[in-house]
Amino acid sequence: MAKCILIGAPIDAGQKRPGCLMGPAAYRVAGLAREIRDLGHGMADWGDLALPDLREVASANPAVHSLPEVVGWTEILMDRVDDALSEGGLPIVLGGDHSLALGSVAGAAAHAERAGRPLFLLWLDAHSDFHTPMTTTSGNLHGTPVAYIAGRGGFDAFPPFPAPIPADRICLYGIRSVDPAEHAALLDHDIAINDMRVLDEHGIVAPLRAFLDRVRAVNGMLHVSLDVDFLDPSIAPAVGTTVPGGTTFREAHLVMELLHESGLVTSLDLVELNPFLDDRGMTARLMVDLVGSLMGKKVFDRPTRAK
Ligand code: NNH
Ligand code: MN
Ligand code: MN
Ligand code: MN
Repeated sequence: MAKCILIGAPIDAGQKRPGCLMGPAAYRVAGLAREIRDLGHGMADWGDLALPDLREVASANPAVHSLPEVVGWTEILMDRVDDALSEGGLPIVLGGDHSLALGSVAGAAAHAERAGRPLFLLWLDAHSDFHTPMTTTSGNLHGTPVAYIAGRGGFDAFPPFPAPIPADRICLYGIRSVDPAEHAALLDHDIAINDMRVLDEHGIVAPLRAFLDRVRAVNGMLHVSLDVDFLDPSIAPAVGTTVPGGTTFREAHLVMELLHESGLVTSLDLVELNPFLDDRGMTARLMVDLVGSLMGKKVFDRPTRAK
């Protein structure tokens, strides 16, 4: 049984549409803690983090906005996620927009480095989030965490990433919206790109199993970053950047069920939920249900696949 630690990150600064800062409250209202406890896991809620005092940091790209805020969140999240892992917990970061992953994955990387274990990243998202602060045209830093994590340049205002994750330990899953600058950079990196075309052709299971097998083979740690827009907008409307053609209800649950069976997940982000855009809480509820599947909820117990 896991010891789950909820860490609220009410951060809106990584994009321009207000509302994501209500995400942690919506997850609590939708019953996330109860869902986890009812499955028999330990559960602690560390409450919502507060933004520390801001330092002045400059950006060479005038499009970038809210840089001091995003740097502040990165520093505090890095520290708290590292703390949660050091206590033997499974941190679940409640966003907040996806810029929070700059800090959460940095915290996981700092911990993994001290533990002497390789860290892997599963990015469940419609977007590749592979901009640097220099290449983004929207100026929205929620589009940059994968680049920071992979050790790309242009993040001078941020703490140095503790131990950049080699490209071949990063898996993008479900993507269907990639900007030209990201596209060009991705071609230069050995990142597993499972866009929706790949998932349509090979199914949702096989590419994920192949990645999980690689994590298991080296006793890796696995950080999972779940962006609401991984899901099709018809079942998950509460997100500012909907992209049609996302995963279905069952595909998403199956991903979570396979992750549970693998026993490999060591930290998790839930990002981009904008409760202001929701339809009677359906997206918040679906996200809570998906965490339930990730933590072992199932209809019948079946022998897990031979390891
Ligand atoms: N690539 C776009 C940008 O950088 C969109 C990123 N939006 C996201 N990412 N929601 O997951 O602005
Ligand atoms: Mn600390
Ligand atoms: Mn994202
Ligand atoms: Mn996205």
